Amino acid sequence: MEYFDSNPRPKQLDEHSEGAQAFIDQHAREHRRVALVTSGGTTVPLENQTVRFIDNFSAGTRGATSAEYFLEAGYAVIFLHRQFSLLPYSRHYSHTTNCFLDYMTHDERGAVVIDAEYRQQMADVLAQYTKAKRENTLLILPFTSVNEYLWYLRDLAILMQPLAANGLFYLAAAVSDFFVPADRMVEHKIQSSEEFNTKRQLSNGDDDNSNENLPAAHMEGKKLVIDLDPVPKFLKQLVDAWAPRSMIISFKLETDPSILSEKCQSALKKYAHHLVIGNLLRTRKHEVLMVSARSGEKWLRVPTDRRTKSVTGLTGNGAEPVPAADPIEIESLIIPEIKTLHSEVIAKGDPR
Ligand code: 9Z3
Repeated sequence: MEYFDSNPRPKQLDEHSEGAQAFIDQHAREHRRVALVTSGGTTVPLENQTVRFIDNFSAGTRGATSAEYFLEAGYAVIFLHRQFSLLPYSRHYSHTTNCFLDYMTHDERGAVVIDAEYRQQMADVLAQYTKAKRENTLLILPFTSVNEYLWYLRDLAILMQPLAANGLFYLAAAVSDFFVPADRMVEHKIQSSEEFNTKRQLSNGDDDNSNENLPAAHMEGKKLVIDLDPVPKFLKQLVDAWAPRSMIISFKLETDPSILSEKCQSALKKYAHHLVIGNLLRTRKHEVLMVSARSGEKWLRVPTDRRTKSVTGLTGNGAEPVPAADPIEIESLIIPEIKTLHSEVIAKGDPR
């Protein structure tokens, strides 16, 4: 894929790939299924020395929650996430409206203890977290930009090839469709004042500013003009070249309910992978549409009285808060469905 010849390899990728290799080897030896879960939004930097970037709403709730249910289902998980987005287990405490200190109190002797209200729930989460650490079943890797995301995805997919059908890709990250290619990226902070915005040195050192190599983001008079390229169709590459023997699940996010099913069907047809999970921005926390060649379309829904309270979204765009005494997370319905489908794929051969 030409993309990787002209966009820079992330600095920490070699070191992280080494860790991933050891993790994958361990679980291959132990015949454990390994899920690569991607999570959170990707940024699109406008400058090489990045001051400004384009981002999206994703807080990484789907990915972090799903990772926990994959672990519970016996999978080892590589959690490729947007740095500082939600993480499995710590998500219960990190991005809530409470400050983490609100979970604690002093006992009668003045020692810091967990408040009685949270003690049982925290003990349960701690037990799962400790198990994952003891068994080394959770590997956490960060990305920030869409470029880093694509490089990590490719390298990890290639490392996972020996797992064959025991490897699974669960692509919940909200990946930007547009980006600034390295050869059209300016090196320095874009100057808003006309007095300073004449010099536009590209990150490759080129600064002749002729029309054909105009920086993707630049000032025209007082206006900032941003002209983005499409992100290459990496899912096609993943399915056909990087992970041809693994199970691949992609997500499709829409805001218009009337096109969700059609868009999922079209993705399934275009990429010929195993499963597309469709979701709508407003209802994504309590309903999803599962679309596969094998089983057709199926909605999974959390009953109204069991919906979770709205979990933090960066823009507050989540479902309306619906208090539930004993809430069900939709991922607790999604992952068992996937596990069953994955078992069929492993047992009966690839149904693509
Ligand atoms: C999703 O649809 C995820 O479910 C959400 C989760 C991003 C909505 P949150 O992080 O949200 O829990 O707040 N991911 C979208 C995946 C995506 O970008 N798909 C692309 C596409 O369909 C590439 S596979 O083209």
